[in-house]
Amino acid sequence: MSRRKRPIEDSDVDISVSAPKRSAAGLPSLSETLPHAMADMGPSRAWKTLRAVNQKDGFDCMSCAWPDPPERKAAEFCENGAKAIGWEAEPLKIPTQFWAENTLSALESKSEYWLGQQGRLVEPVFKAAGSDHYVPVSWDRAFEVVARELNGLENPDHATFYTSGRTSNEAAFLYQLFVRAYGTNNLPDCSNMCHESTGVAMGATVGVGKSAITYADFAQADLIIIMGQNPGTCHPRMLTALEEAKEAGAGIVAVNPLPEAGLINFRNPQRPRGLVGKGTDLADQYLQIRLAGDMALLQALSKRVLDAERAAPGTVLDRTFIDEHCQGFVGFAAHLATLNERDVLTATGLTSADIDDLAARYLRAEKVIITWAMGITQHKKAVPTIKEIINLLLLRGNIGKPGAGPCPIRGHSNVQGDRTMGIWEKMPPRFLEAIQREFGFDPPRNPGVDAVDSIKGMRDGGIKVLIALGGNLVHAISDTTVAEAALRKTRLSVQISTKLNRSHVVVGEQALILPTLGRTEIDRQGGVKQFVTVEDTVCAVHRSTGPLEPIAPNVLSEVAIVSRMAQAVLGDKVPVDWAGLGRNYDAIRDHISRVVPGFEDFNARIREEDGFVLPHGPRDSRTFPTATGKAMFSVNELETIVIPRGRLLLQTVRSHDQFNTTTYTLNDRYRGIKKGRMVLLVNPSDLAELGFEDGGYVDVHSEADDGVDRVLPQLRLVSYPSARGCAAAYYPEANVLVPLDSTAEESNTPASKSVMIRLEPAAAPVYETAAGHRG
Ligand SMILES: Nc1nc2c(c(=O)[nH]1)N[C@H]1C(S)=C(S)[C@@H](COP(=O)(O)OP(=O)(O)OC[C@H]3O[C@@H](n4cnc5c(=O)[nH]c(N)nc54)[C@H](O)[C@@H]3O)O[C@H]1N2
Ligand SMILES: Nc1nc2c(c(=O)[nH]1)N[C@H]1C(S)=C(S)[C@@H](COP(=O)(O)OP(=O)(O)OC[C@H]3O[C@@H](n4cnc5c(=O)[nH]c(N)nc54)[C@H](O)[C@@H]3O)O[C@H]1N2
Ligand SMILES: [Mo]
Repeated sequence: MSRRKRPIEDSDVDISVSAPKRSAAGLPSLSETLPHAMADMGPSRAWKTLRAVNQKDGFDCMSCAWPDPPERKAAEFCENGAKAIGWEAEPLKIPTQFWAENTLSALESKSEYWLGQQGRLVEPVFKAAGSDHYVPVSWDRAFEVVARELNGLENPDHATFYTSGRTSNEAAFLYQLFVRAYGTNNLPDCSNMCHESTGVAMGATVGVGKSAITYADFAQADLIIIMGQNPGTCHPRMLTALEEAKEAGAGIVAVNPLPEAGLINFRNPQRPRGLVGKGTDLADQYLQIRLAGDMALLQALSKRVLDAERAAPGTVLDRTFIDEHCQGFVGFAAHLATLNERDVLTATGLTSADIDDLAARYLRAEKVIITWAMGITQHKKAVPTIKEIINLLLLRGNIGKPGAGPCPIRGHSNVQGDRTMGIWEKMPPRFLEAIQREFGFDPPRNPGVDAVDSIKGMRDGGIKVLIALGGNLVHAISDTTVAEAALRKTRLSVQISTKLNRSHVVVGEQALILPTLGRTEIDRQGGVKQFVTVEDTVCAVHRSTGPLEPIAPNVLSEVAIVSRMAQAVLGDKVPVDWAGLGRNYDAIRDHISRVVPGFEDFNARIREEDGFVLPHGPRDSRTFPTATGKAMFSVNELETIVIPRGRLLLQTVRSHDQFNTTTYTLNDRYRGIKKGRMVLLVNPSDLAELGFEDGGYVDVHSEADDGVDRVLPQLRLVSYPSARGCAAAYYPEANVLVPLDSTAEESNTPASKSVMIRLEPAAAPVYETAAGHRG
C-alpha cells in the first residue's frame, strides 16, 4: 500500500470539527459578497463580474444549472457562484517559467487545491514523448500534433472526445460536428457520471430526459419532495424558490441520509429578517433514509396510494389521466401488491409511521414536484429508482399540469445544453440524419463509448488519443488508480481548459494543454464581440456574454479552438466552413436552428430579453414520445443492499467549498468541518459498534467482486449524524475506492454513492513541508 507523504494542502493538521449547521443562506447580498470577491479579483473585476452574473445582458453563472427567475435581483448569485467566478476571474496567470521550473513528476505530487491555485493557463504547452516537461508551443504547432496523431490512427474509434458541462451550446455543436466528421461517435461527457440514469429512466417512461416543470411551477406546487440533493451547497439559489413556494403554501419534504443545512432551515440575507431572524424552516418532514433506500420508499408510497384507492374507490387515482395517457398500470399495481413492508423498512431504515406520514402528504396534495440529484442517480439501481419516481407521479397525474412534475436538477451549468447539441455517444438516428442533411456528409451510426468505457478502452489499448473539452476526467471518474494508469497508456492526451487540474499532470505519452476563455470573458472574433448560449435545468435557453477583457491575448475561445482543430485535422474532407463558423457564432446558430428541434429561428429568438423555453411534450401537452406514445408505468424488482456486520456503506459527496474536482478551500462550513478534507463521516453508534473513536484514523478498504483491495489510507474519523450504517467521504479523494465496474444498471454511471467499505485502524498521516504552498 502506498504510504507516500501527503501534500500539505491535503493536511488535517489544523482540522477543526464542530456541530453541523441547520441553516443555510441562499443568495447573499452584494455588500456581503463584494469584499471577498474584491480580495480575489480586485475591485474593478469584482464589480464588473458580480454585477453581470445571471443578468439578462450578462453571463450565465458557471456554478450550476439552476434557472434564473423572471425578475432578477441586483445580486442574482449565491456564495458558491461568487467562488466559482472568483476562481476563474482572479487575474493570476501561470508564468512561462512555471513550465521549466516544474517537472511533470513534481506536479503529480500536488493536490487539486494547489494545482487550481496556480492561476490561469495563458499559452499552449506541449509535452513530447519521453520528456518530463511541458514546453510552450505555438497554436499552429499544437494543432499539427493533434492532426498528426488523429490522422495516424487506423480507425477513428481509437480516439475519444470528452466534454465537461461548462461548454457553450455553440462550442458543443461545433465539437460534435468535428468529431462526427472525423468519423466517430466517441463523445463521452460528464453527464455519463451525473444524470445519465435520469436520461435513461425518463426517456423510457415519459420520453424526455429533462425536467417537466418550469421555474414558475415551484410557486404553484402543493408539495415538493427533495430526494438525494443538497441544494444549500450545490444549488443555493433553489432555496429562494423553495422559500417562495413555502410562502405560497407548499409543503416541503427532504429525503436524505444526511441532515443537510438548508434543507432544514434557510436564511435569506436579501430580506431584513433573513439576516437576523431565525430563517424559514423549510422542510416540514425530514426522512433520514439509508443510502440506496429510495426505491423501496417510493414503492411503499405508491403502494399506500393504491391501498387508499382501494379503500375509497374513484377518489384517489387520476383515472382519466391514467386511462388516456398511460400504459402498464395493471401490471404495476399487481407487482406492488406483493411488496413486503419488512423489506422496505430494512432498505430505508425508516419507520412505517414516517412513510405513512409522507404518503398522507402526497395524497393531500393536488400538485406535486419531486426533485433529485446525485443521491439518486449514482447507485446501482438508479434507473429503476427514477422509474419509481415517475410511477408515483403518474398515479395522480402529477405531470403536465401547473405546479407538478418530475424535476431532475442538473449540475454543470450547460450540461443539459451540451446533450441537446449532440454531445452523446448514442445520439438517435434522427439527429444523425439531420446532420447529414444539413452538412452533406454521412456521420458514423455505430454508438460510441461513454466515460467509463473510454477509460476501459485506454486501459486495454484500444483507445490511443483522448481530447477533453474541459473537465477533469481522470479525477472525476471512478477507480482513480486504474484511470490514471489507463490515461498514461495513451499516445496523446489533450486538455482544453482554463486552469490546471489532475488531468493535466497525469497524461499520455505526449500531452497538450490548450488554454481557453471562460464565461466571464469577452469573446471577440475578427474584432466582433460574440455571445454564446446555454440551457438550464428547466430547458430555458438564453445568452451569455462575459464582461471582462480576456486574461491574456494568446488565449482562444472554445469555439475558435474547435474550429482550428477541425481545419488542421480535416482540411476540406467534409463541406463545412470551419473557419467561417469559428469567426461568426450566428452562423453556427443558423445550423443549429435547422438541425436541433426546438431551435427554429434561433438567432432571432435568442436576442429576445429572456431567451426562450424549449418545447417539452410531457410538460406542455401530456404527449409522451416513448416507444408506445404513452407514459409508461414500469415494474421494478426491489433489491435490498444488506450491510454485513463490521461494514459500512459509503457515499462520496461534495463539500461546501468545492466545485466537483476543484477545491476552493479546505472547509465544509455547513457540516462543521474546517481545514481538512481527508475525513470519514460516521454515525456515532456505528463508530461505537465498530470499536473506533471520533478523531481516530482509519484506512478505508472497499469491497468489490473483483477481489482487488482498493484503499484510501489514513482518514480521520468524524462522528456525524448520518443515517445508521451509512458513511460519507469527499469526492474526488474517495474515487479511488469506487471500482470501475461498479456502475448503475443501464446507464453505466459510476455507483459513487454506494460503496461497501471496511475500516482498519491506522496511524496519523505524515505531511510534506509547506514549501511551495501558496497559503
Ligand atoms: N458548490 C457546488 N455546486 C455544485 C457542484 C459542486 O461540486 N459544488 N457540482 C455541480 C454538479 S456537476 C452537480 S451534479 C450537482 C450535485 O448536486 P448534489 O447531488 O446535491 O451533490 P452531492 O454532494 O453529490 O450530494 C448528494 C446528496 O444526496 C444525498 N444522498 C446520497 N445518497 C443518497 C441516497 O441513497 N438517497 C438519498 N435520498 N439521498 C442520498 C447526500 O447526502 C447529499 O445530500 O451540483 C452542482 N453544483
Ligand atoms: N466519486 C464521485 N465521483 C463523481 C461525482 C460524485 O458525486 N462522486 N460526481 C460526478 C459528476 S456529477 C460530475 S458532473 C463529474 C464532473 O466531472 P468534470 O466535469 O470532468 O470535472 P470538473 O471538476 O467539473 O472540471 C473542472 C475543470 O474544468 C476546467 N474548466 C473550468 N471552466 C472551464 C471552461 O469554461 N472551459 C473549459 N474548456 N474548461 C473549463 C478547469 O480546468 C477545471 O479544472 O464528476 C463525477 N464524479
Ligand atoms: Mo454533475
